[in-house]
Amino acid sequence: GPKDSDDTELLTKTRPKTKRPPLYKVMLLNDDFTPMEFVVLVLERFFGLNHAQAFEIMLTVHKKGLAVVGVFSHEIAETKVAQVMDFARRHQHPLQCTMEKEE
Ligand code: NFA
Repeated sequence: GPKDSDDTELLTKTRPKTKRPPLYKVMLLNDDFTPMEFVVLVLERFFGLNHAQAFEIMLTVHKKGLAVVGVFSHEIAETKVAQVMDFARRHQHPLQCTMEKEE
């Protein structure tokens, strides 16, 4: 109404906080040594992609330098990064996986 500035302000101030937790982008980075087929395997195994989707994202990383491979809660993103980094290390590949808070 014409005189509702006060109660609008009051409602804003008393609204319960229901802020959603932030989401995190998980990214793969290109390098010159990790075999393409290993990256495809990583995307299938840890990100639930089918072979065609995995191949497509691998090629995007290869050509552009990096790509977002999924968006998750902080805990799930940390787990994905740790799983990928451990798998790459065990196979002696330099593949890098990182996470970044979404805007
Ligand atoms: N650039 C790597 C190669 O040519 C392939 C690769 C793709 C590595 C995506 C890391 C990430 N063997």
